Parts: sequence; C-alpha cells; structure tokens
Amino acid sequence: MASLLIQPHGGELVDVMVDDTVAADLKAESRDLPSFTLQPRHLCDLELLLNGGFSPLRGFMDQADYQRVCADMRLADGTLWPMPITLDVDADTAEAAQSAGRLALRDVEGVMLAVLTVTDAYQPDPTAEAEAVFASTDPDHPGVGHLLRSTAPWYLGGSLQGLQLPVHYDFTELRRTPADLRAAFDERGWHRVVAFQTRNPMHRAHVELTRRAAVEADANLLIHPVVGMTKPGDVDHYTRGRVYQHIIRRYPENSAMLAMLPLAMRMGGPREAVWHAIIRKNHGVSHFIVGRDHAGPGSDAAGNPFYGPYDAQDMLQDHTEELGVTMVPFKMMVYVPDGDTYQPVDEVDESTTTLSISGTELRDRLASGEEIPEWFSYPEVVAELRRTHPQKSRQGFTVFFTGLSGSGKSTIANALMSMLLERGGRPVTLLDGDVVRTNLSSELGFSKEHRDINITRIGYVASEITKHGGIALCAPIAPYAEPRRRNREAISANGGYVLVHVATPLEVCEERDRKGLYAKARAGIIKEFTGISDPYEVPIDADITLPTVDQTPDQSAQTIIDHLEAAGYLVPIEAE
Ligand code: PPS
Repeated sequence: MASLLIQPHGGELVDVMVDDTVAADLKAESRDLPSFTLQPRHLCDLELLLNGGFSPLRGFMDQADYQRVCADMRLADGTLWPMPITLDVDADTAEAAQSAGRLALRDVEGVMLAVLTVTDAYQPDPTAEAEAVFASTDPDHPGVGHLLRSTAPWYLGGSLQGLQLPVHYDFTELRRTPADLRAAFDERGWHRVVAFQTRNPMHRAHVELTRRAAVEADANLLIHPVVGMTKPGDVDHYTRGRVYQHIIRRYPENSAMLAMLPLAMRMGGPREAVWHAIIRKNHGVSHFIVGRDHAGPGSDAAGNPFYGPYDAQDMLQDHTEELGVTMVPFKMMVYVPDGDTYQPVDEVDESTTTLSISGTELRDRLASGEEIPEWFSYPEVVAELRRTHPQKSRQGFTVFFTGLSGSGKSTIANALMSMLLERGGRPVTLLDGDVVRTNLSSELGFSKEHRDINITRIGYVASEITKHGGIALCAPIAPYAEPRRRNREAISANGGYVLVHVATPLEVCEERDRKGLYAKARAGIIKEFTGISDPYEVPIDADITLPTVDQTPDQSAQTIIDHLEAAGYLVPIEAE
C-alpha cells in the first residue's frame, strides 16, 4: 500500500530524450514509420512530456492510466495525477500506428520531435471524460468544448523517445525547462521558492499578492505564466510576455524570477490546480500560490460558476502531503484607498472603502479608451495593453450577413459598403457569396461539407482582415449554425463581429426570383437548393435581424450603422 501512496514528483525528473546516435537511427527508421502532425494542444503536452515538466509521465496515457485518472485522479500505479494527457488521432492514424507499433510525431513544418512506441489504441467516451474530469458536459466550458468538438476519436498510448523540443523563436531566454529552473535556483541559493501561476496580464494587485505570499512562505518568487494555450479570448502571450517583463522589475532585486510555461490549460478548476502544483514541483518550487477560482473558466451561459471560488484550494489542501508542495492560499486582493494599500478581502473590515476593477471592466475601459487608474496598474503595463487593445473605434470588425438566396444580402452589403467608405477611416472588403465562389471556392459545390468549407474560408479571410484593423463584409447564404458559430468565435478574438440575419421569407425570395434559380430548383434542375431542397438553419444568435420586406436597402444598412455606433466600432458622425 505504501508504494501506492507517495511517488514524489519533485524528486527525479523523467528524461525521455535520446542521444544523438539514437536520434540519427530514429530519423533513418522514420522513413518507414507512419507520421502524425501534432496540433497546438499536442505540442504543448509533448513539450512538457519531453522536458520532464509532466514527470513521472513518460508518454501519452494508455487506457489503464487514462481510466484511473478520470475515475480517481491517479495513474494505474496509484500516483496522484489529475489530468488525462492523451494523444487523440483519426482512425487511419490509429490503425497505421498500431500496425507499425510506432508513430513519428512531427510539428507543422514536418520536423520529427519524438517517436511514440504505441502500446495502446482506444476510443474514449468524450462526454463521460468531460463529466469525470470537469464535472460538466456544458460545451461552454473550454475544456469540455475541446473534448466534445475538437477531439479526434482514437487515443494512442505509449512511451516517448524525444529527439528535440518544440522550437520557439519568441522569449527564448524565458522558456526554462524544469532542469534549467532547478539549476538557476541552486545557483542563486534559493532553497524555498513560491510559484505564481497566471494566464492574465499582471497588475498592482498581483504584485502585492505575490510579495505577501513570498514573505508568508519565507521564500523567493517564481512568476510562472502559462504561454501555451489558455482560455479563448485571453490576452495573447506576446503582449503578456512584455507585461511580465515590466512587472518583474517591480520586485526587489534578486527576489523574483520570471519563466514561461508552455502548458495547454484545460480550465479544469480544482483538478487543474493539483496538476499545476505537480508541474511546479517538477520545476523545483517548494510552494505554490492558489487564489480565487484557480484555473476556473468562470460562469456558464446562465451565470452559474462552473466551480466554487475556493474549491481549488480545498482540493489542494486534501492532497497537500502527497504533493510535497505547500499551498499558499490567497483570497481576492482589494485596494484600500485610505492608506494606498492592497489587502486580502477577508482582512478588511466591512466599513472600510475598497476598490477593484474586474477583468471585464478593464477590457471595457481599454475598448472605450477610458482612463485606467494608477492604483490599479502601472503606466508601462497599461501602455503595453493599449498597444494591442486599441479602443473599439480603431479596431477592425466583420459584418457577417446570412440569409436565403435572393433575400437581399448583397444589396444591403453593397449599400453598407458605400456608406462606410463615405465615412472613411478603415479599408472595407466585401466578400459576397458569388464573388467568393468565383475567387476562393470555385471548386466547391453545395453539399453540406462544401458549404462548410466555403464558410470557413470566408471566416478565415474575414478574421485576418479584422485582425489587421479593416472591415470585412461577408454575404454568403451560410445556412448552417455550426460554421457560423466557429467564425464568430475566431473573428471576435480579433475585433468586432456582428451577425446580421437577412430574414426575408422564402415566399418573398421565391416570388422575386431575380436569378431564376428558384424556378430551376422547383423543377429539380438545380439540386440542393437552400430553402427548397436543402435546409436553412435560422440563426438564434443574430445580433441584428432585418425584416427586409418593409425596409429599403439603405434603411437596413442604416440599422447596421446604428448598431455599430452603439457598440463603439463607429464614431457617430456628429461626434467626430
Ligand atoms: S453557401 O451555402 O453559403 O456556401 O452558399 P453561397 O456561397 O452564398 O452561394 C450561394 C449562391 O450560389 C448560387 N447557388 C445556390 N445557392 C444555394 N443553393 C444552391 N444549390 C445553389 N446553386 C447555386 C446562388 O446564386 C447563391 O447566391 P445568392 O446571392 O445567395 O442568391
């Protein structure tokens, strides 16, 4: 029983990297091996498997480890490990890997990073996994959403032979492996180190919290932000990296160190907190700060939090001895103007005035250009955030029209384009259905699969235009909800997104029949015609629904302009 209990994580680091001779042999053999191109999530996991950050794991989980991790947060041998680390692949790859017994794992450039000796191929039940690991099956939870929407049907388990770590060209000095960090701590004589995990830019409250934690733990400080994958919509890691470089200068000299962690977060709340602690232990720290709603995804669509604010602290407390890393729990920090200090909320009595700015309010202030006070953040941090988060009137946006053929999408989009160009300020690109089909999608037909590819392509182009500060007007039929949802998700990450449903009824479109297509569709000459012999999924998430029957195109375009002004993407003309 004793051997089941304690498998120390901070002790030995697993080393699965091979030497140059073996690497050369593996490269030669790889010509006969099936290959798999790793997705971003896989690459993050692989990096921590190869550099020992996931010790004691030596590869992707086989079914026995996976099942026990899901059921009771332990590997098959009893070692505490709360998060499945799996390699999901399509059926063809699973079959090829099983018959070859090995699989070459490559990055997008085709560079072979590792070879997986495949011991196991199994099909997970994503819903059951979501329920077990995240205590939720709601796809709005990013971890659950990834499982239900983006996970391939087969998991491959087995041990790894590492040839090289994934390549990074950014912040190379700050990407420090567990061995690097342990050596750096030794060199500085840091015996007690408290780590701070974050996926957000840091402000004054964070600096105050971490300073207090370091004093409480009588330890030096490691600022250890996640730069792999975080919650969709988070501030990008380049901006955050520059922010952390400013922040680290705010600590007393030689008291704190900054390093970046290439982790793909799952936003798994309590389980994830335990996982984070294990990973930090592997990186050589003795203490770990766990704050409010650690690694939580926030609330669901109904406003109910996925996890309780201090569930993660409770879970860590339950495993503290076994982990061998000491939790430093923290309540939310609030600003006390009287005295110009920050204090944990539970240490401030009720009569004291306190101030705080939530993440949402900060985003709103950046978007509107409103002042961000010095009690909240440092000028150099605010300047960095403003560089990548210009106010909305300077951001790009996409207006995505959807509606039946002949509903008036193109006419309204053209009217809107002229009105926007008259105002000036940003370049405007119209991606009309017919134009796209000529220039981007000429090989595609009208099957569901082809329509989805078409809409995804339009979304990709619109997202790039939006990212670069322009205006994209898209006017395809876009009859299916799922690709529309994906586009909204991708484009909103880069700027504004407005879905306009041009809700002209089928009878009216058919009556107009400007191109004579409805008549041909009724006669069966054109197949798969939207509204006649093919479905149209009416959007339930439209930002604007246009009843074009009673409106002229310029009235419809004006409705959209009004919406964009109200949302802050356009400055009302009289105010300019
Ligand atoms: S989709 O579903 O969004 O990919 O369609 P889209 O790219 O907008 O293309 C629609 C235009 O193609 C013509 N057309 C058809 N539409 C629907 N169903 C079928 N089977 C079809 N075949 C040809 C039609 O002219 C559409 O243009 P609009 O401007 O919408 O009338």
